[in-house]
Parts: sequence; C-alpha cells; structure tokens
Amino acid sequence: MQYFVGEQEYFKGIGKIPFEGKGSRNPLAYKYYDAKRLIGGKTMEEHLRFAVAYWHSFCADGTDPFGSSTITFPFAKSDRWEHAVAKADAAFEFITKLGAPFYCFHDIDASPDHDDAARYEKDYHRMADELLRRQQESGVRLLWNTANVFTHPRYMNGAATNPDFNVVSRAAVQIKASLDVNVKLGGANYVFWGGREGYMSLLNTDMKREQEHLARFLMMARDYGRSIGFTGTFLIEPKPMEPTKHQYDYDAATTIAFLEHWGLEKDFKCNIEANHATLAGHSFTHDLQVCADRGLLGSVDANQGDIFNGWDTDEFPTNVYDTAQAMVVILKNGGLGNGGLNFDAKRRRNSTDDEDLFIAHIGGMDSFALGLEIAQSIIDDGIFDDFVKARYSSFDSGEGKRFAEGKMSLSELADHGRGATIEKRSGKQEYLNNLLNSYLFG
Ligand code: XUL
Ligand code: CO
Repeated sequence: MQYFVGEQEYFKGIGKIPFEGKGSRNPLAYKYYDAKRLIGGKTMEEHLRFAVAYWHSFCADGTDPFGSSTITFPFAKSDRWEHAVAKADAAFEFITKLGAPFYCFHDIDASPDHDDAARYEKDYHRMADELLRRQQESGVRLLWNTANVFTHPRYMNGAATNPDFNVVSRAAVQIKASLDVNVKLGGANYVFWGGREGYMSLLNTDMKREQEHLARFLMMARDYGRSIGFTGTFLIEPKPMEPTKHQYDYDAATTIAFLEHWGLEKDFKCNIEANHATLAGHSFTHDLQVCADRGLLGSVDANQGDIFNGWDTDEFPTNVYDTAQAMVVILKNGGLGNGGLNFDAKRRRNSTDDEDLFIAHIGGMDSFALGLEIAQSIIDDGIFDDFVKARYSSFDSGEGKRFAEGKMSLSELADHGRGATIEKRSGKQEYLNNLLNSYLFG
C-alpha cells in the first residue's frame, strides 16, 4: 500500500504499520485495530476516528520540571521555520505510516511563535499552506486545532480571563488566526482548553467578572468562526486544575452549566480528556456519561493517568477495562459525530527510541479497538441494559409513570407513600463487576 513520505524519510526502517491480529508479538503491528473491520455496521476507523497530537508527538522532548530534554527528534533543525517545515514532513510521514485518519495541533506547535503579532500571523498562514498541501497529498484530516494561550509569560494571569484587557486582546490575535487556519484546513472542530482560565488566589481575583469575560470571548469566537464559514463544533476541554489552582472549566458538569448559562450549548460541546476527569475526582466514564446525557459529548482526548499519583501524566491508554466502558458510552451516544479519539498522550521521558512513538500509539489504538469490540458485545447482549431497565421499572407504569411524567403533586406522591410496600432490592454490584470481567476475559 502507498503511504505518504515527504522529500526525506525521517522514520527510516519503519513502514506502514500492518494489522497482524491477536497473538502477534510484533511490537510494530496492530493486534486488534483492523481499520476496515465492521463492528455494528461501521468500520473501526469510522467508529474510533483516531488523531495524533502534534504537541506531544512532535514537540515534547522529555523535559520535565526536574530535567532537560531526553528525546532527540530526527527532524530537528536550528532555523525555526525550517524546523517547523521538517516537523510537518515528519508528522505526516508518522501519521500516514500509523494509518491514523486525523491530527490535532496548537498554533505554536506547528508554526513558530513571535512576540510581534504580525509576524506570528504571517508565519502561521504560511504554515497553514504547508499543512494543507500535506493534508491533500496524504489524505490525513484535521480533527481540531487550538491556540496555545497559556505558555507565553504574557498569559501568566490568564488569557480571556486576564485582568488586563491588553492581554485579552493579544489572545484574540491567536484565536482569530487559529480559526482562520481551521477553516483553510477544513477542521472538523475547534478546541478551547483554558489552561490559565482560572485563578491561583481568590484574594486577587474577581471570579464573576473573569467568567463573564470568558463567556464574552467565546461568543465573539463563535460569531467570528461562523462568519468565516466554520461549520464544525466548538469544543471546551474541562480540567480542574494544573497549571492554575482552580480552572473555571473544572469538569464536564461545571462546563455544561457554564455553556447552558450563557446560551452557548448550541455551538459548543465538550472534549473529554480521561486524565482530566480523574484529576477532578471522576472516572473517565463518568465525565463521558455526563456529556452524553446532555447531548454535549463532542470529542475525546484519549489518555490515562497513573493511579498512584494525582496529576496529569498524559500516558497512552492501555487499560482496556476503561476503554471498554468508555466505548459503551460512546456507542450508546451514537458515536462521536464530528469528534474523535485524540491521543493527548506522551511516551515516557525515558522512551527515547523513534520506534517508541509508534509503539505508544499502536498500544493506544489497539486498546480502544479492543474496547470497541467488547463494548459492542455488551450492547448487543443487552444484559446490563436489561438489568438497569428493570431496576427503574416502577416508573414505567401506574403512579410511578405519572410521577416521571410530571403529572403528580407532592401531596399525591405522599398519599402513595403512606400505603407503599417497600421491598429490599439488591443493587447486585458484585454480580455486575463479574459480568463485566466475563466480557473482558471470556
Ligand atoms: C492540557 C491539555 C491540552 C489540550 C489542548 O492538559 O489537555 O493539551 O488538549 O490545549
Ligand atoms: Co487535552
């Protein structure tokens, strides 16, 4: 099969990743992700809509707060523009060899940042032309892009929520340019992750005012995006903290309440990241379900945290127990629509071989493919659904139905309660845990 390699091949010795199936021990082959295999009427590729994240895969060099870079990229160049062009070549080569249909990026992952706004915009538009050409040649599509308005020191007090109007307006330069670039590249979604949209101390913060500014900013972005022909979904990515002490888009429920309060829910949905949900004290499935229940599940940043520490370790997802449960919610949601599964995940700092980048993605894709397969059998068999339905069956007829339909007063409800016979009914959690294991392990 043909695949895209730019003028120079960067990942030499690694070809298109094949599907070898269960039992293969080849680290550079899929064991479960068989792109064209049909599951419940759609191919795995259509269900899973995998995306590669530019910032981790082609920018993060292993630097952490305790040590300098460990990873040397094969495309490294000393000139910043030449580096960005070589990075684009390497990225499209990598994504094509992997066979992922989508990619995602922040403005300054792909294009050099400059303090001079005009120079920043000029380079970004030039880079968009470079990316567009590679998209057309390779067939890889843009799942979403976003603006990095959290790294530069000017954003240390926030971007849209900064107490200084001049900083807010400088953030608009990046967000407007990113929307222009999105439309040029045919992006399916546009993401806002408010890394510094929160506070470090309430003693210096007018929280109400900052949230009003955030809402105002999002409305302006929506109106501008729609005016230039962006028809995709705007996404907010919740995270409770890190780098701020408290981020306003704390979790799915908080974000949805914010969107609904400001009337933004028709254009915006949530991008749920597994490790952000766990950082907020929820399971990944919990935040997906909160969104699905409100029709606001837009997309997913697929990763996992470490159970032994609380922060955002952004590991590649390998826990099939979680991917299977996540895929149940996603399938019942009717899929992710415009969204997809973006690997907002990085290989560990000491995984320094080029092939480790492939192996990490292969593991993530296989874990979700296996999760999908398991989820489809769980749904097809309907045992969990039947159990849950039976548990609430007292609301399906008679007085219970009248209550659920809002046709009963509190006095009538109490009248029913006086004569009600209450039987003890087990929640059967252990039975259900064991049943889930039987789907995972046969
Ligand atoms: C940070 C994070 C971001 C967003 C995009 O925790 O998840 O990379 O996904 O800005
Ligand atoms: Co993310």
